[in-house]
Amino acid sequence: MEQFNLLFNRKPDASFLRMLFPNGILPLSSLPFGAGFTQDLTDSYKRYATAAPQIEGAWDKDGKGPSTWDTLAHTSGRVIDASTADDATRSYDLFKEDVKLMKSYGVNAYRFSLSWSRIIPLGGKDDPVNEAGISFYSSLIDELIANDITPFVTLFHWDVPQALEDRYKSMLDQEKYTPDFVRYANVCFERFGDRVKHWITYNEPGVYALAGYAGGAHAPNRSSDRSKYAEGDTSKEPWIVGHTQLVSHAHAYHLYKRDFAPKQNGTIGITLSGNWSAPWDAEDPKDRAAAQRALEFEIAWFADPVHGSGDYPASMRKQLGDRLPTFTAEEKKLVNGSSDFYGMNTYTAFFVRDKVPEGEPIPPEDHKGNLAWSDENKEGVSRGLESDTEWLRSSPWGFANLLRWIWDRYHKPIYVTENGTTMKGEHVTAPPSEHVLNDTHRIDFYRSYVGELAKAVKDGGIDIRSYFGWTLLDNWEWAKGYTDRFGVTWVDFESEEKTRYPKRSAAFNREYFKHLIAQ
Ligand code: PNW
Repeated sequence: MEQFNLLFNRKPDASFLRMLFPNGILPLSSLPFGAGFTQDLTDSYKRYATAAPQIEGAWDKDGKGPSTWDTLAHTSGRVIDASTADDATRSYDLFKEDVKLMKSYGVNAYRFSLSWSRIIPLGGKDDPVNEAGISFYSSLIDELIANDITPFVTLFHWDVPQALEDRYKSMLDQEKYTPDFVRYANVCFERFGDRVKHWITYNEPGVYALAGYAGGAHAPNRSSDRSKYAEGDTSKEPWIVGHTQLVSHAHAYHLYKRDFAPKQNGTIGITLSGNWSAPWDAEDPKDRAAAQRALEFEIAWFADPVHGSGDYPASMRKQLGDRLPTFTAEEKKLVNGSSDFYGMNTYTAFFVRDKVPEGEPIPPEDHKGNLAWSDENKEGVSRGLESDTEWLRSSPWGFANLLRWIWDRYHKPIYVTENGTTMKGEHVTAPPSEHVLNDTHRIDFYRSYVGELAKAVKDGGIDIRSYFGWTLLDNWEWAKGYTDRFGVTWVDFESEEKTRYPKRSAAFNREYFKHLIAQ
């Protein structure tokens, strides 16, 4: 743990402060942070998020049932580096070390997800509960609380019990799936709700539906693309799977509000993914309409039913027709208003315009709203600095616009539940040098995004209650395996102990937030 001492057991020196404030040391009065930011974020700002399948490992230990992601990882050709998450960062074994690390990062809250098939190995409403799974999460929760770290718990971060996929194709069968999900939620509220006061039902239902059922690269690997996938229908299934998530989310929400909130006093909501989309040519009304449509297909797909009009956006109905499910009157009532907050995962921004010209037919497999993307707009302005991930560039300007768009459209308190980046040059063999651990691209990312967040609160009057960086540790990035490193901690995946090396961004964030709060 030498790196650890190097970075953390020393007072901020001049060079560190220069890194914090490149335009002059401690220009605190010039920083855009006011009373609102201090009050709203004092208790809830310093945190990281993770997901069970990406960090836990122990994929078949102590009674855990396989999930659809375990199946994917054990199918050849599905993960780009042919890796599995069998061990991942071994956080199942090393959770106490993770908590210690977070403590040293000045973290006061931690967002993590529960593995459904660790708690109910076969997943279904009549299937037995695995007490070893309950006791693992119970110990993690206790350890966090003992260290003054508030747990934020996500019930579903993409890992469906494989048994439910085998029984009835999971979310494709809304009627069978919903009671199974609701019973799982009930078990979690019952067993952890005395200590967990912040619940998130689903993480990014949109990415889940599109990556797993349209593109097909994610579990359960369904798509119309027969060259790669045996089953699926890109034109229909993503919309069904989206609908199932909305309705089952709403049932879990109301169950919590009715049976648990009165005595447990917690909050519950859903987290949606969404990036900013700007017109390629800001002067062209067609491009402006394309950008609005992009936001509606990506975000309002879920946010309008939950936080807004109570129905899918008109632009989606127009393109998708009756391939997009309709809400029954009862479902509409159930879904609309079913989130105490707006849970927001966001990373980047895009420039868009129409793909198929007006008047020509849009293929039924199109699931993004008929868009063509570019990295630069008509004037040649770039959407941002490149990361190590193709779709992701640093676009703090987009984050600022997106906060405004979401606030104006939905007027719900915003919890930023994920935001972060990869960077080039982190693929080295252990031990990483000081140079590699000095992750300036990531530091600049956090500096600029959190700066926009603070401006939105202070100048924009937007009610933002939290900020979670993605992510605590380099981890198993789904179908990208170990090739994408999003962590503020570098992990040696080759080592038995999955040795953790804090990157400089972890120290940066700790000090940065300390300064903001001191304001
Ligand atoms: C999120 N996009 O996924 C997930 O919640 C995390 O589990 C994941 O590790 C993280 O972001 C980084 O990828 C996303 O294309 C995947 O805009 C793709 C997008 C956004 C979020």
